[in-house]
Amino acid sequence: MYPPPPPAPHRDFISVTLSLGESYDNSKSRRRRSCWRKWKQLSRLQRNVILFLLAFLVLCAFLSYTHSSSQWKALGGSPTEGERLRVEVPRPKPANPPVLPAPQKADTNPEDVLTMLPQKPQKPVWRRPPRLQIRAPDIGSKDGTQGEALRNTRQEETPLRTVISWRGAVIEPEQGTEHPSKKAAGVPTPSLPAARTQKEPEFKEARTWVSTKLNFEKDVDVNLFESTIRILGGLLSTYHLSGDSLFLRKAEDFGNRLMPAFATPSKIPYSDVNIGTGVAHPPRWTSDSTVAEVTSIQLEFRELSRLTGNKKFQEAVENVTRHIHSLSGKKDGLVPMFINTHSGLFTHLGVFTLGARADSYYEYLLKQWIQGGKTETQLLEDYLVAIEGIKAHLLRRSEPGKLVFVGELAHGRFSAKMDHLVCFLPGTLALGVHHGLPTEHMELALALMETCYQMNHQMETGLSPEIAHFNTFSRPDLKDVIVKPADRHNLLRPETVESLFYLYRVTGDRKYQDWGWEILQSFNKYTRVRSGGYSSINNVQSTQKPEPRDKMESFFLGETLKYLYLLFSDDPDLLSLDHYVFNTEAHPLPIWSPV
Ligand code: DMJ
Repeated sequence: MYPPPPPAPHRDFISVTLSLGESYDNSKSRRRRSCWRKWKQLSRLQRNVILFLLAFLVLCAFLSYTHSSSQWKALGGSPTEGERLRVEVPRPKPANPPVLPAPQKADTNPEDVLTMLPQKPQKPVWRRPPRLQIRAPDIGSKDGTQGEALRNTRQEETPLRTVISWRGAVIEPEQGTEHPSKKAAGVPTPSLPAARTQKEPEFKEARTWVSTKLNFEKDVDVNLFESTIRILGGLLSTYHLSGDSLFLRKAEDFGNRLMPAFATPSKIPYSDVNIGTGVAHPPRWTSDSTVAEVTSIQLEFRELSRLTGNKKFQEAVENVTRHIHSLSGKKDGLVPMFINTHSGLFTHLGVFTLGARADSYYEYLLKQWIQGGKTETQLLEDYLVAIEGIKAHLLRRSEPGKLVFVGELAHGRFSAKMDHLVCFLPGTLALGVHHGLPTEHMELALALMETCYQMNHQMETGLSPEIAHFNTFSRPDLKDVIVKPADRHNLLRPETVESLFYLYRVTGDRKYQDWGWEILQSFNKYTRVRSGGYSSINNVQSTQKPEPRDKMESFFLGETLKYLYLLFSDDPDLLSLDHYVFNTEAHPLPIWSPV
């Protein structure tokens, strides 16, 4: 609708009365004649001045009319075409705009889910698991202890750069904390000030213990990988979440004590090192190290270099990465399980698994690429090639349920055996998709997630065995998942719930929360110890005699319960995947900003 036309110009003239002493005649015709006569009697100048004043008054009247008319329309009238654009384009945002796709039904076609990516979950409507809305502490605490941490949040803003495009996936470097190669201007400090964390009584108690009791000056052998992912990773993560430099000092001390492990002829580290004497050595029976072990310490050592400014940690582990990148003996990106510390060559060639001894090699390719701000393309390429290798050589479907599983290859022979450890893979694939990798990866992630859930669900206790075998024959007497007596224990491992966490974060599909809730119920029912804690069990197929082992691995608290907690939270900013990358023991480390 357009504004009404302006009023027609006023055609009346101003009457200037000049009394000539005539008798009064107030008739209309006389008045008209008299006005016209008087107008004629005026000089040209007088007439022009009067006309100018009239025109000016008409213009003022017109402008004032159009202004009040548009104000009225803004209040209630219909907008003009131009006004519609101005009013409607920046629509007012709802207080909590939904950023996640609508929840999917359990039987949703995975390909439909793919079309929704990369959206994030909506607020919950209904679900059984508890709703957690606890956020990581806010930046900007007034607590004086946070000054150091706050400084770190005010780093120079680097413009984002697109660094790689792979199969149409445009991959942007993440904004994060400082890249190690920018290091020089002092030690970076935590990205997440955490005054609240520091005030928690549990934190205070733990801090006191670390400060007074955690002493690494001990004549004791530790496994390089296990202690890196647990102790070094845990200290670095705590430093970031608390802003307390005690944890960084401890991390640096511990990192220094691990360094002798790299003093080998090949620079491929030994499996063990004595943190008191500094003597490193391989296991007694071999000079080999495990491939997953030497390739899954990089996130932690790189971060230690970034924080301390001492490049030796990063150089040591990146030597290993480069060496393995160019080593022969791989099969389409798949790596053998062992590497010799003297020769630097793979050993036990021809055996390929995504399970024990190789698993986290694949996980850390992706996670280092993410940690480094998506700039280290060699890591990405190795990861992408490996996923293609998995698809080409290790994937099969079971019968009768057609579950997609990842088997093993030994000298060309396929084995339908899948460790529960392999269940990290759906989560890792989903994490990659979240960071821009091909959506085909998500199809595989969804299918494998279903399989891992079934590995739990089909057991009498609802808990997965350590190793599952899959039936690939069409025989009515056989189920999809077969468990051998030696493999039917459960060590409270995290991999299934770890992947459920990633799948939920990336798809927003509540069935993943429900599956996690089901598994938590099973842990409570069959592994919980009345007097406190949880225990590994010997038999996931017996509800009557699961046989607790009286042993709770530290990863149950460090990973399994943490991932369940995160799975049940509907806050995607709680340890956001855009700002943190979890090490293989579930300790969050910051993503660096691009160089
Ligand atoms: C954890 O210690 C790590 O995730 C490691 O990479 C292998 N798996 C165990 C827990 O199962």
